[in-house]
Amino acid sequence: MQNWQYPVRKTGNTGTTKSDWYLLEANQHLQDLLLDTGIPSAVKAELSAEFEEIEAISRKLDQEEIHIAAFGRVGVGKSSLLNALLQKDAYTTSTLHGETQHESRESWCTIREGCLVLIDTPGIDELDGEAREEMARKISRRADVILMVCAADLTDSEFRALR
Ligand SMILES: Nc1nc2c(ncn2[C@@H]2O[C@H](COP(=O)(O)OP(=O)(O)O)[C@@H](O)[C@H]2O)c(=O)[nH]1
Ligand SMILES: [Mg+2]
Repeated sequence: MQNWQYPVRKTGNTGTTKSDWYLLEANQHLQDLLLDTGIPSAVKAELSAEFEEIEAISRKLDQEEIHIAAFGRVGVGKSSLLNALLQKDAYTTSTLHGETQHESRESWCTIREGCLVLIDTPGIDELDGEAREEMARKISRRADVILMVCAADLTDSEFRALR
């Protein structure tokens, strides 16, 4: 990666914008890395989580999806808000904390067919929910847009989580 440079855009009017082209190029680099037969299998096994992450990013670029992750304290209404946007009960909601335990995604076709994906995440600040909070942070870091859901003015912990 040390000698990596932005490639010079080829001439010709293909309708592809410069940023589209950079994304295609970035995805090509990810694919090259994933398919690199020079990486020993022991190294691949040790870095399996990282390789899975790269694979997920590559898939997202390939399908030209924009991911919007709902993020916020447990019980503030993240799942309910996504259901309202989707106009269906895609995610379960509950008055009890910790209803959402895993990442869950749905295509939001109202705006741009197949291209927007709404992702529900577990809440932050849940009692004994450190692992789920870390999962929510990881998903949100990978998303294109974070939809911060809060019940009122930001609390200290919400503000810290956003930073
Ligand atoms: N009064 C009121 N209750 C809501 C609202 N949004 C969600 N709820 C309720 O709050 C509880 C927690 O909502 P949920 O979507 O599961 O929260 P999440 O943990 O952030 O996903 C559920 O019982 C919802 O029905 C709202 O705007 N007003
Ligand atoms: Mg939820």
